[in-house]
Amino acid sequence: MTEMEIALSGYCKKDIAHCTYEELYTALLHIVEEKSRQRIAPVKGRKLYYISAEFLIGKLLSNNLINLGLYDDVKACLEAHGKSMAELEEVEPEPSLGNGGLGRLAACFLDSVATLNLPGDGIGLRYHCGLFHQNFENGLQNERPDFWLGGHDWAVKTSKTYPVSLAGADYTARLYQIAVTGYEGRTNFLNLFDLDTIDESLIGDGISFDKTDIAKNLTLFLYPDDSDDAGRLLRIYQQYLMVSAGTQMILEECMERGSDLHDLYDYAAVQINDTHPSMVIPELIRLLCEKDIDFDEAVEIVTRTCAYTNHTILAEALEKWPRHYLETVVPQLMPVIEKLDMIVRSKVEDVSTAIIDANNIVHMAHMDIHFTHSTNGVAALHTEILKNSELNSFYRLYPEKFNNKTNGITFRRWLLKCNPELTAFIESLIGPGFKKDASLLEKLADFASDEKVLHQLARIKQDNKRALAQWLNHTQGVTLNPDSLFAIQSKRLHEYKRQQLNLLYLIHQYFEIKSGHLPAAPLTAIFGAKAAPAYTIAKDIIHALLTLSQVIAADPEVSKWLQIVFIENYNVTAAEKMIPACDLSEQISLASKEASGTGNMKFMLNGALTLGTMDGANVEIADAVGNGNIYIFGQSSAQVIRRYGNGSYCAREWYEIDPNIRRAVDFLTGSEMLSRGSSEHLTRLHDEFIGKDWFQTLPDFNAYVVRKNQALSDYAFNSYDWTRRALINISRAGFFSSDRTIAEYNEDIWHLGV
Ligand code: 26Q
Repeated sequence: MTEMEIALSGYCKKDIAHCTYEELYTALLHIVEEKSRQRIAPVKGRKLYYISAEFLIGKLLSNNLINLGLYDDVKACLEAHGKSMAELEEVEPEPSLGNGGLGRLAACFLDSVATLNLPGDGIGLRYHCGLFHQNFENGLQNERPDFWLGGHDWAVKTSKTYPVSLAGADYTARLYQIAVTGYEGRTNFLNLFDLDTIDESLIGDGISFDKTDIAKNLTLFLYPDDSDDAGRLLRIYQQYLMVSAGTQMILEECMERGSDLHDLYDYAAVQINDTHPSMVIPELIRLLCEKDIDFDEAVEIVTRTCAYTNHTILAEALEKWPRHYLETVVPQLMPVIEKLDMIVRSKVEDVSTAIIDANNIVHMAHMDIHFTHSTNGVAALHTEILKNSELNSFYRLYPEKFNNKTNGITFRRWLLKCNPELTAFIESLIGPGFKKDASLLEKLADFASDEKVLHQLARIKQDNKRALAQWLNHTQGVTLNPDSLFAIQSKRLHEYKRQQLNLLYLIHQYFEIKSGHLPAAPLTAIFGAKAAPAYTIAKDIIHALLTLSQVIAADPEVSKWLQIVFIENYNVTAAEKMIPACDLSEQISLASKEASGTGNMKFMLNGALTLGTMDGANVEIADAVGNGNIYIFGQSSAQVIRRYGNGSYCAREWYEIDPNIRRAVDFLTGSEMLSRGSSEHLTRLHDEFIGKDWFQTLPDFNAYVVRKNQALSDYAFNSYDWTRRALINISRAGFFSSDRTIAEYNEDIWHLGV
C-alpha cells in the first residue's frame, strides 16, 4: 500500500473502492488540513492583512492538493481503485464569495502571497449564500440562492469572537478560518467573520429575504451588485462587521507579537481592496484612541499602515454614502470621519476632495486617498487615467502616493489545475521551473517554428475543446462543433463590457450567411455572464442573445456556420473548463472603462488569441505579444474620453448613416426575434441602442466586424500560423502571473517580514 492509500483508507475505515465520494472527500479535507497545518510559519516583521468584501476562491480541493504536492499521489491512488478525480471534485460546493474580477483577484493574491512565503492573511465575510445561482427560463435569467455551507466546506469554526456594535446594539462576530496553502510555500489564512444567529430560513422566493432583523440576516448574502447599488444599509452593516472584527483581530495579533501600537506599521500592512472595507480607517483610529493614543498620532499611524487599491473608474461604482446612513449604522465612527474631514478642509483648498461634501454625502474613496500612504490602479492605462483625469485633483495633491500594480493571475489554478495536459506538455519542453517562476515561459518561444511542437499544441487545444463540448452536452444538452472556432466572452454582464457589441456582430453574420456570404470558418460564440438582478438592460442583453441563439439553431442554413451557446451559472468552476478550450478571447470593453480585466490573462496563458480594444491590461498584453499576435480594434481611450468630454456622441446618427448597423439593430424587433422572444425586452434594448448607447457600441461596430472576420479567416486558412501565435501568447504570459504582482506590492508598498 502507498502512503496515500494507508491515509485514505485509514480515515474512511474501509477499502477505497468501497468508499463513497463524500467519504473520500471528507478524508481528503482532513489530510489537507493536517498537511497545511505543518506549513504554518512564524511571523517576523510586517504582516499583510488583505481586507476585502469578496474572495472568489472557487473550489479548493484540487488546488490545495496541487499546492501541497499531493495531487498526483491522490489521483493515482483513486484511479487504482476505480475512482475518478473529476467525480470527486463534483462533491465540493464552489464558494462563490465574489462577484467577479475584484473577488477573484483577492483569491489569486492570497495564493501568491503564500507561495512567495510571505506572511499575509485575508479578512472578509462568511456569506451563507455566495453569488446567486443562475439559470435560464423562457430566455430570461432566473436567480436562486447559492447555499454552499453545510459540512463540505473548508471554513473551520474557531472559538475566537469579537464584540461589534451596530446601530448602537451589541453583536458578536465569530471567526472562521480557511487555510491558504502556497505552492510549495507557507500556509496563511483567510479569516471570515460571521454571526452565530443567522437564520437561513428567512430566505423566501428566489433570493429575496426579510431585511428587518440584522442579527438573522447580516451575512446571508453576498451583494450581487457589481456596481448597481441596492440594499445600501445592509451593505454598510456587512462592511462594518468585517471591518470592526478584522481591526480587533489585527490589533490583538500585533500586540501579541510585541507591538505597543505606536509602532503598528512595523507589524501590519493593511491593503484596502476597493472602497468596500474603507471604514477600517476610522475604526483603526477609533480603537487606537481608545488605547490612549493621541488622535493626530493615530491618524499618522493609520496612514502609514494602510494602502488603497482602486478597481474602477465607473463613477457609479465608487461608494458614497449619505451621512445619515453612517449615523444610523456606525454612530461611533462619525466623530472620527468628521475630524478627518476637518483635517482635509484645513489643509486642502480644493473642496472637490472633501470627505463629506456639501450634500452630506460621505466619499469613501476620498477618505482612502487622504489617509493611506498608497493609492494604486490595477493596470498601466487605468493608473494613468486615474492620475490624469478621474482622480487628478488628488494626484496633484499627492503625486508620491500614486502607483500602478498591473493585475495578475495564479498559474497554479489557471494553468496547472485547469489545463493539466498543456502543463505537462510545457514541462516536457522547458522543465518545471515555470510553475514558480513564470518568466521562464519565455523559453517556449524557442519552439515557435517547431512543427512537432505546434502540432501537439493544436492537438491539446482540440482535446480541451472536445472536453468542453462533452461537459456542455452533459450539463445543458447542447451539441458543439469542435472544429469551429470557439470565441468566448465570459465576464459579468455589463454594458461597458459590451456583450451587446458581440450580439450585433452575430446578427450581422446571420444576415451575411443568409445572403450567401459565408464566413471563412464556422464560429461557436460562447458566453458566460451573470447580470445583477436589478440591472434591466443587462438582462435584456441576455434575453436577446438567448433568443438569437434559438433563431439561429432553428435555421439549418445558418446553424452550419454559426452557433451561440450561453453557459448557465458561469462561475470559477465553469471558467476552468471554458478557458482551456478557447481559440479567440473576447475582450471588447469600451476603451477606458475596464480597469484591467484578468480573464484576458487567463485565456492568453491557455493559448487563445485576444480580440480586444486598447483597454485595461489588453494594452499590456498587446505590448507583450506584438501586433501580429493579437487582434486589436476600436476607438482609443483618448478618443472615448474626448467624446464623453464634449458630449458629441449621438447613437442615432450612426444608426441612420450605416445600413449594416441599422439592419442589425432593427433585427432585434423584427419578426424572427419577436416570434421567439419577448417584445418588452427586445424593444427596450433596440431603443437603448438608438437613443443612448452610453458605451459607444456603434462607433466600434465596423472595426469589430473586420477584425473578427480576419481572425476567422486566419484560423481557417492558416491554422499552423494560428497555433504558432498561440504559442507566442503563452510564452509571453509570464508577466501576468500574480506572483509578479505580489512581488511588486511587497517591494513598493508592504515590505513584509520573512
Ligand atoms: C459598489 C457599491 C454598492 C454596491 C456594490 C458595489 C460594487 C461591488 C462589486 C462595486 C464594484 C464591485 C466589483 C468590481 C470589480 O470586480 N472590478 C474589477 O476588478 C478587477 C480586478 O482589479 C479588474 O480586473 C476589472 O477590470 C474590474 O472591473
